[in-house]
Parts: sequence; C-alpha cells; structure tokens
Amino acid sequence: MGLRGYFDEGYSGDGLVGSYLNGVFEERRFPPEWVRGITTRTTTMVNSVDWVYTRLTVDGEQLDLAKSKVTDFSRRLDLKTGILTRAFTWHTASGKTLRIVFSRFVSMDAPHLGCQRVTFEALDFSGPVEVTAGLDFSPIHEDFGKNVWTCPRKGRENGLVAILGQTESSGHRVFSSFRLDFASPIATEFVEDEKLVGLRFALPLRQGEPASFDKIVVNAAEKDRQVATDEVWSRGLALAASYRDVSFDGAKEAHRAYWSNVWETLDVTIDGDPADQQGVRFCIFQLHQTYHGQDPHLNIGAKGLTGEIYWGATFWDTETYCLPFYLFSNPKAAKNLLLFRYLTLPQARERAIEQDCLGACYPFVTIDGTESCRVWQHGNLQVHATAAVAYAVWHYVSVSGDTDLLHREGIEMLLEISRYFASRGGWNSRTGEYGFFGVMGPDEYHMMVHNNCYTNYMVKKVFEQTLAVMEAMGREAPDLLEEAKKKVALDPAEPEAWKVMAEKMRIPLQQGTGIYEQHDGYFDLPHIDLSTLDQFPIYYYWAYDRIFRYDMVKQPDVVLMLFLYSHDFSLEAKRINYEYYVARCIHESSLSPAVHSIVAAEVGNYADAVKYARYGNRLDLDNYNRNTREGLHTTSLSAAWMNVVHGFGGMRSDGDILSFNPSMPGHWRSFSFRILYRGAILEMKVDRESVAVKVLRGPAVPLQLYGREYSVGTEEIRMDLPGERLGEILVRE
Ligand code: IFM
Repeated sequence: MGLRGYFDEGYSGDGLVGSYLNGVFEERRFPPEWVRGITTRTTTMVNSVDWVYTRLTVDGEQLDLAKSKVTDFSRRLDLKTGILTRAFTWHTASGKTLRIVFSRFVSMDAPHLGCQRVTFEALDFSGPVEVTAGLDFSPIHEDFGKNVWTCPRKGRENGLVAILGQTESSGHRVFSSFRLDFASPIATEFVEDEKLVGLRFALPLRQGEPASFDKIVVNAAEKDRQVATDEVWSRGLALAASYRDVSFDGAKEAHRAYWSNVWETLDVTIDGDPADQQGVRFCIFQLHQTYHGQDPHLNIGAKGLTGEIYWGATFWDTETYCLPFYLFSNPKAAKNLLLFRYLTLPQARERAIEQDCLGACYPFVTIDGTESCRVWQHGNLQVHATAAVAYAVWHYVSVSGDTDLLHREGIEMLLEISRYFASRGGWNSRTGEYGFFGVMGPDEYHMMVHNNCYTNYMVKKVFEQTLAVMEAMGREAPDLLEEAKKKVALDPAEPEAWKVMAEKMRIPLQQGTGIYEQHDGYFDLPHIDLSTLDQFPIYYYWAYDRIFRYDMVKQPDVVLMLFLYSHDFSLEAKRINYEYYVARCIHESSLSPAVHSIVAAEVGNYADAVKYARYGNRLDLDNYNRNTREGLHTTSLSAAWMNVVHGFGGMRSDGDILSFNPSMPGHWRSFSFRILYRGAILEMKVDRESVAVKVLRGPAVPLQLYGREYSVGTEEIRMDLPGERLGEILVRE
C-alpha cells in the first residue's frame, strides 16, 4: 500500500487523495489499429480507498485547512521510524482553540495494516469535537477524470466497519475495514453513503487534557474476477479479525523495529553536507517502503505508489536502476522482482507473437505483464526492455550465487529471451553483420534507428550468457537443463544460431577516435550546441518530430552500456565516450544524471560527478523538475544510492568479484555505506585521507580494492586514498 501525504480531514484546495494498492488497476480497451502490433488494452493504477478519512466539526464548522484559521502548522516524515505526523492549532470561528495532531503509518511489518492516531487538546475550552472516521471510495482519479469504484458490500460486523470496492472495468476488488480504539468507551453511530462507511461520534474534550482515538485499518485486494463477492467479503473479514489484538502502539513498535533494522544495517552516511545526507536517506527510505518483496506478482512503478503519472506502471527502470539497490539491501525483494518477470512469461510470449516474433518480448510499460504502452515508438521499439530482464537474471545470480533460481526460472527466461532476439534482429545484407533494425535505444530522442549500440551490445551479452549458462548446466544440472529445453521446445539449431549472432553482432565503433556510435548514422546528424537551448522540457516547446533530427541525447545510452558492463571497457574508452556524449545529453529523463555521475566519478571528472549526483539526491525533496506533485521519481531515487555506492564508492558488480575504486567528492568530509553481500554486511568508509573496509557481520567477502584482491573479514583493511581519487575541495553555497 502507498499513501500520499494528503490531509486526513479533507481539503478543498489543490491536492491529490492518492491511496494506492500495488497491482490494483483499471483497464481501457481500444479498437485494433489499422497497423498490427500496437496494444489494444492499457492498464492504469487507480487511487483506491481513502482509509485515513476523517471529518472534524466544532460548533458546526468543519475543519478545512484551505479555509479554517490555523497556526503552528508542521508536517514531519520521520525517516527513522516511518511515521508521518502533522500538527496544528485550529482557531474556530466560534472562538475556540484546539491543538490537533494526526499520526499515521502504513505498516512495514504487516502488509495489510495501516494505522492512524488523532489527538486533540482543547486549549481554552471543554466540550465535544464531532468526528466522522471512515473509509471512502469516492475520490476522483485525475487521469480518468472520474471515480472508478462501485461498492457492492458495506456493513458493521463484530466491531469492524467494512466496505468492498470494485473497479468498473477490470473488476478488481478492494476490501477495507477499520476498528476504532478509545481510551474509554464512546458511543458511535454507523454512517454510510454510496461509496463510504464510517463511524460518527462526539469526542468529549476537557481543557488541557489530550484525548485521542486510534484507527486500525486492514486492506486487501482481490484481482481474480472469478472469486465471488461473498467470498471476497468473508475472507476480508477473517483477515481483519486476525488483526483484532493489534493496537496502534503495538503495530507502531513492530513498524519502528523494521526501520531500525534498516538503518542499523544499511545506512549511508555523508559528513560535510547535511542536504546530501538528508537527500540520500530520503531516497533509501522511499525505496524500502515502495517495495520490500512481499509478493512476486507485484513490481515497482516508475512513480512507485506515490502518484498517477506513468499509470503506476513498471518500466525497464526496475531491472536497470532499482535492482542494484535491492540486490545489496534486500535480496528477497530482488528475487521477487525477477520472479515477477518469470510469472509474466506467458504474457511476454504472447507479446512476441503480436510482434511477429518468437520467444518472449517483455513489455516496456506494464502492471500485469501485458504491454500497456500505446505510444508505439516506445512500446514497440524499445526492445532493450527485454534485454534488461536477461541482464537482471545474470546480475542477480552473479551477485547472490542463487543458481537454484537460474536453473529453474532463469534458464527458461534466458532461452525465451534469446529466441525473441534471434527473431527480432536481422542480418545486414551488405556487411553480413547481425543487428537490430528499427529500434529505439534508451535515448528516446532517436527512434526507428538501426544498430543502436546499447541494444546490440546488451543482446550480444544475452546470447553469450545464455550459451554459457547452458554449458554450465550441462555439467552441473543436466536434468534441469533438459527440462527447460523441453519446456520451450528448443531446437538444437537455435543455440548454434545465437552463437553466430553474438559473434557477428554489429557494435558501431569509430576507428581512430574510439567513440562508440550510438546508432548507424548518428555521427552524421546535425549538431546542437546544448548551451544554446533554454526551453525545457523540450517536449513542451518543440514539435515532436523536431527533437529526432539532431545529435541531442535525452539520457545515457552508450554511457549506460559503459556502466552496466563496466569490466568490458577500458578507463580510456569510458573517458572518451563520457566526454563525447555528456556534451550532447540534456538529461530530460530523471534516470540520466545518476549514470553520468557514476561514470564521471570513475573517469575522474569530479565536478560532473558531484553536479549530477546532487540532482538525483534531492530531485523530489527540492522539486527540481517542478513536478513532485505528480509523485516521486521512485525508480530514479535508487540512483541516489547508486551515486554513493557505485559512483563515489566505485563499486562494480559485473565482474567475477566485487570491485571498489572509491573516490572522495571534495565537498564532503567523509562518507560510508553498508551493503548486504552473500550473508555478510560489508561496510566501506571513505574520507579525504583514507579508505577502510570491513565485514560487520557474516562471512569474509572476497573483493578487489583499487585493483588488488583481498578477503575482507571483521578486521578492518585500511589504506590511503590515492591522491587522484580526491575531488577538488569545494564549499557548497
Ligand atoms: O523508462 C523511462 C524511460 O527510459 C525514460 N522516460 C521515463 C521512463 C519511466 O521512468
């Protein structure tokens, strides 16, 4: 569940009542296009029940912060405990003064549980506050421009108030229930409306004596239409009953303990810049609360559960940007992200057929595994999204050592993905090279290009890795290999063909300069001096097709390849290509600055590394893009973590051994991070003079530090920071 920071008591000003349950969506169907292959069904995450619904009235005046007189307002999100607290003093029109504190959390410990406490202190009177506490399915969904719920069941049973919501077209059901806890018994009246249930009561207040009530909410989603409404209802009630003994304080303690463990185990510290420190912790907090591996049927939307832009959908961002964070922070979550792709393999197979291909084509935009992108340039041409899934399998297995997943689910995905790419690519009739024609790479400013360097390189690796896994399984798990081959009906000629395709893959590289050409013909494009541009975002100002006519790049493409397969490229190749492409990139995707920062740190361009890292770190806190209202850039929040660990920490996990090449941004005094690696907690500390690494708990970790191999245990290994790894000492304005 995700809940935006909207006001519990209702608000007539601008706001978005965003309460989301991961995977609950509405669908739209479209008539087939006159061209084949464009999806005819899209899915959109919908705002669900407003379960913190509270309405407060004193002397006939309803509290509304857009209209009421309030002072001493504060709203605090405590990253240490995961509690949101809002406090203010209400000066009623009738002349009374009332201090009100709302506290709430979505439990990290119990997946269906949300808790709210409302505390009142009458500062200059004694008398009642009229309260309605409820569950409301009536908020409007901004994108649809209407409410999408009907409520077939409502009631008050066994001390619980409950309601069942059902979406219009997808038929998803959300069961929601609550119980109120008071310090002493209060008479309550059951109230209901078409899409709302609640309890109304008068809470007596005595001057100077705080009084409160707690609301314990249980929500559950049922997405299977076949399950009868009565069944969903009774299951919901049984689930809610299992939380009967849970109190606000008890649930808060378990929730707080979850967060304590996160921060004790995996904090990132930055000394020398409180803004950077707060920024990175905010990002880490959001990532943990967005996804913690509860259910492999769920994934991470580009905006997490924080807003409705991007339809609540998952993109290739998950495998490329989020997975690294979870791999080193929550391996169970990392595994479930992969299992999501395995569980949606049938949809990927169908999508390949829709594209006149074979194997499995993973969607560019999805909630349930089907392609949900009707902007065909993206949904049909960004085939690298499928390569990202294979990359994730390989990355996950090489970091975790989980060969069980590789031998069961992983191999099947790799075989189907390789088969897809063998059917999607083609042979250059002039040069005899293999490649991809009519694609869009990660840089979304060039569509329908041939031989996008990133795509070709990623697929070359997919073929090679699939063949290597088959060979290893032939030795180590021949039965499982046979089973997988049988399952996908593999023809022995297929792996033979993949081998040749990998060998003959076109990787456009300019001889002499060492610059990888982003795609065939890229070097011929008209050049734009980016310093002459001042209209951003460019989509608002330029005709759509105009942006495709230049060498201007939206986000890293070649530069991303240099990071993902870092060990395959020399430092010099990275430097040359970084400098070339950064001068052409306008970073119009929030995914862009982080990767530039990481590669900039590696090549010793610390000014760029610091500049781009800062962007990702506080992007939403400081509302840089003026669109935080739309929701957080959740998938690029992981980039803030990557900027510390992969960027300044210089960690690379694409080799046979974890490697570190730390550098020290000059405006920090020191930084440290901890990662989980195969049962160990590894801590790295860097300051302006030295680098220290040790295992805090668990087995020794083999790693490379500045190119030398160590087995790092609980005894700290410390060494001088090489002079060239210290950035210019800057003072932040
Ligand atoms: O997946 C990205 C894409 O690369 C750039 N536009 C936004 C998408 C969602 O974050």
